[in-house]
Amino acid sequence: MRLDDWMRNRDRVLVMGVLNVTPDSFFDGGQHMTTKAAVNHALEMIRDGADIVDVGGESSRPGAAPVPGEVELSRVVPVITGIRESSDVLISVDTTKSRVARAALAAGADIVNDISALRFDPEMGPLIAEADACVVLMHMQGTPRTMQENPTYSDPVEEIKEFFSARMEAAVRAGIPEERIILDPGIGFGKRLEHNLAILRGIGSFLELGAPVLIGLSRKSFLGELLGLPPAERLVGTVAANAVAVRNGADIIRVHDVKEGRQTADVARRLREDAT
Ligand code: 9MG
Repeated sequence: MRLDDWMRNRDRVLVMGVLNVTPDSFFDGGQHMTTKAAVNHALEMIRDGADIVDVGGESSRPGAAPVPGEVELSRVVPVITGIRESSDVLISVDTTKSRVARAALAAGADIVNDISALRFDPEMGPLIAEADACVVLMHMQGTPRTMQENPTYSDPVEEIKEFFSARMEAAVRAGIPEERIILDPGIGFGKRLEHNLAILRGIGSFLELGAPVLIGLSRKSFLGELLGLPPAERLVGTVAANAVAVRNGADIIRVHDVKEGRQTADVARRLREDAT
């Protein structure tokens, strides 16, 4: 699938499979630490229906320790190279560092998934523009280390929408065309349960800005709060919440469980079409 065509038509909901190459990531930390295991997992996700594989070498879970660029790079680049050797699937690199993004794009990545929305590294925007890549601009209140300490909003949907407008302007100033921007309200990144629920109800408001909306809620802690279950038992909750997110307008869902995510996306998208 060509990303440019999809960005114009958005004729299906994309499934982004999570590939963490970190020893300490949320939910699947350490499972895919060798290059071979990570590439094999990516190929399995592709067989299960992933449109995008999101490769990350630094955990963003609350309180996670920062990783030096050199280490992050040495984790993600061989995996991206390995996936590219056997697939033309879309690849995103989950990083806030331009140094890592540059090497990942050179190895064949198509998208930079920047949870800082270009705020942590001033070279990130110009780099993405120069490479003609797409960018995910994600909202986060605070930093991964501090974000869950005391998240506060008077109107989360309005405030996140204002953040998106400002970050889209910054991206365009850096040379990234609007047609290459994806927005993500950052479920769980500096948000309490009620903020996450308001965001999922308010996806339509973000769509008014014209860009596709990505939602990443797979097995996250708000589901644990609702269900009283650990991450390993949150698959049903994930499917239910993703179905509602797609019904409410999400264009891309980011998931650990691709087979289930694919079915959720296709059924909920069809229900959305029939309702409009
Ligand atoms: C890296 N990462 C973890 N959670 C995420 C989410 O919800 N969205 C995006 N874009 N990246 C995420």
